[in-house]
Amino acid sequence: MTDTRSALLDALDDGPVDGPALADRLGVSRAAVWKQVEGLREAGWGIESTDDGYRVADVPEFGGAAVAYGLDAPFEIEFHDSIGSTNERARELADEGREDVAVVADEQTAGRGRLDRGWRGPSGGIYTSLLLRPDVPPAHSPVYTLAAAVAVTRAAREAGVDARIKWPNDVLVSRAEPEVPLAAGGEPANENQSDSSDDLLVPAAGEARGGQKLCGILTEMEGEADRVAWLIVGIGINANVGAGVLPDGATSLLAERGEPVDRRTFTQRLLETFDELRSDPESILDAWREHAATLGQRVRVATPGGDVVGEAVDVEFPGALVVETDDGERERVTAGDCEHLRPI
Ligand code: BT5
Repeated sequence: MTDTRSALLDALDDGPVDGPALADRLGVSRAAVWKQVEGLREAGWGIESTDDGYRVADVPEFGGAAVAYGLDAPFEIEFHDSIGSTNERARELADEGREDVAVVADEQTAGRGRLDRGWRGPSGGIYTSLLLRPDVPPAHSPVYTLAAAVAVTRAAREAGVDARIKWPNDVLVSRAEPEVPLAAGGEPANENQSDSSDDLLVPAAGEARGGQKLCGILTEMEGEADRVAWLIVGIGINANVGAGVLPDGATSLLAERGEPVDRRTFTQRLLETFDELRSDPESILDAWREHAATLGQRVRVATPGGDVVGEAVDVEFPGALVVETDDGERERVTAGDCEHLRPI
């Protein structure tokens, strides 16, 4: 977007402004203002000419200018219709010394998950990477993943989708499950349920083990000994994409709602909530606990040092999961893949 166009939209943010006043404010001719207005209309903006001047009547559903318009958070938006990976692009911007940029894309062709896994990114999604330079030690970086999960969950709930957070980096939508799993033919699988710990190791239903995956988060960081140099929080949300183009165990806002979501509003809420939370890191854990699917669950966390199995009882700053193991120990797990288990 040109600077003049973004200045024009800023000027119209507070209500109608007439052509001469706009020309004055932007330091361009009235003809140039008119040309910009036409350009916006061609790009899908509804710009009305009223007695009081030009007025924004309709904003496109997605796009850089659309997300920036009326955004109440200090992020610059860099939008791509299609890109390999927004995290890769954010790294380039980090190398250029930038900060507080949200790289946003409609489609990702080489999206990345954790541990060299991939992330499928069909058109219709919200793929964003936030480039931050928080003045914190590198050890604090996990709390930004938690903040992003809270921000996505709140935005999803506002859009009518009952999302919950699975530690550490997934946002899931749970499906109602029968209380007693049924064997073929509809009979209860086992009337005399055993509670031996082997039985308790059966993963909960749903490929994502705890629900269908709506969003994944990949946080990357470069730091010196005592301070983060840059932090990139990459967030992939299955927004207006059909479940058929997603991997097994995934869901989308479209599939859950039965109708598309307004991606502009969703992205704005996400950025605004994230910005609020990062300015008050102490508030992040309480907000996370409020939306957590993992707490109170029996879990198995695969960590580099081996599996930790037990009940997830709490999360501690900056993001460790506290697991009470069967021998009554409280283990703090800082990283790993987490499965929700349930008795059969
Ligand atoms: C994640 O990894 O969940 C982090 C995903 C982060 C993606 C965002 S998009 C914007 C930014 N730019 C990037 O390049 N990446 C970030 P992990 O926990 O490792 O989960 C990856 C696994 O999720 C894959 O191995 C698949 O099984 C599954 N998966 C892949 N695509 C998916 C999708 N669209 N929806 C749900 N699950 C998916």
